[in-house]
Amino acid sequence: MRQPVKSESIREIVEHVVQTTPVLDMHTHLYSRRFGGLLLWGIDELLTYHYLIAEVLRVAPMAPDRFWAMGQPAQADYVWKHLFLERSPISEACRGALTVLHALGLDVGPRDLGAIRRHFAGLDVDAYLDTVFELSGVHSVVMTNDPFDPTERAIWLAGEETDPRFQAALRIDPLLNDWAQMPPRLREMGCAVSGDLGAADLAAVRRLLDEWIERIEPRYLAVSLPPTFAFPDPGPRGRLLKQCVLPAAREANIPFAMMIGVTRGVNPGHRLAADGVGKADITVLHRLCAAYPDNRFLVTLLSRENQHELCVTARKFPNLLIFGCWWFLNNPSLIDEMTRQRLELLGLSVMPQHSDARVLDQLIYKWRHSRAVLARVLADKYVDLAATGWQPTDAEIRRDVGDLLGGVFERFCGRSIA
Ligand code: RAT
Ligand code: ZN
Repeated sequence: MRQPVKSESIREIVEHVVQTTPVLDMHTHLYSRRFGGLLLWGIDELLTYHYLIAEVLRVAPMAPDRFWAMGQPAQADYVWKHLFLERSPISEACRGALTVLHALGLDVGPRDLGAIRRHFAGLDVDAYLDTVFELSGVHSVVMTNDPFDPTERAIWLAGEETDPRFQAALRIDPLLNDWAQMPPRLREMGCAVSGDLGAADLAAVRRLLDEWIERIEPRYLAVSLPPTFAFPDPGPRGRLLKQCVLPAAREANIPFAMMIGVTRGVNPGHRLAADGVGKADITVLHRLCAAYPDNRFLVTLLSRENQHELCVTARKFPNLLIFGCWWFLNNPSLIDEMTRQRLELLGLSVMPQHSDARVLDQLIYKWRHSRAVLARVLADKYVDLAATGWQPTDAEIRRDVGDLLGGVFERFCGRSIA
């Protein structure tokens, strides 16, 4: 008879395995070195993260135009003063910046922003990239690549990605969310559309997508969508989806990622910090998954209220993979709740988290914080199993954690796991 494993030792093993298993971060806004200034890093970027800007403009309101006119160092000073010095930095985004500094070996006790800045000023970016990947235990990240952005486009046209830690994702928000503005932008890219979205326009857009898929070899096509997203839809979004995006993803054999539930520009003056949340219509996913069984859909929903029905939907459709606790859900209490719910309803067929990091250094805190929650939730599940006599072995735990931190995504995408 096998010796029963004590629940404390299960917890220790799970904690160790979750902490040490390398992560594939399947959605970030990070860029490799060759993207120059698009790669954000360092203390002033950390302090001016848009999650913190939304928080500072609550406690120290200032006309947004004045705030933006200050320039980044002054904005960072403002955030430090109001969110870190004049009240304790207990929000998740504030705590995150401190987790980063602590992990880098900086003493945050003296609350000395000048000393922290001096530390960052002495860093070499290439070496720092290695440090951040190592400290966060991330082996690769998927970027968010926008060919409609002229700065980014020029970099892709100049050559392909050579840093294997950075994989591409083809993001097509402007195309699906703002067709009225697209014709001149598409023509600038050599895509001859009239704007009427007739057969010729649709064929031209399809060619453009194929061309960019070939150029950047994305892991998936992606879009963020409002809570009002509907399908079928006789408007431009529905036609482009049906005629261009879904066939392009299908033929390239890559998933289509839908991030649904963001209402852009609820308070436009706040710029990147301006967006809100709304509950999506889950029946849209029923229809899409059923009508397009040969497409694979990666889905994350922004509203907490959508999470249970999303799990139930994923039980019905193997071509739907749920991923991440997105944006306003990326907080320990909600990650805990959502991860438990997902594991209970879907077992190990989910990707519980992505970082959404916009600043390189954030990989450290986003993954430290998420790993802590994942380890706790998973350990509870193994302890429950052990109570039935089903003792998880070390190898089984390692296998499962490897799946949750990347393997499930790789299999869903149809690629073999490195
Ligand atoms: O989480 C964020 O940083 C948001 O601003 C968005 O970028 C969101 O994650 C998105 O991909 O649209
Ligand atoms: Zn994002």
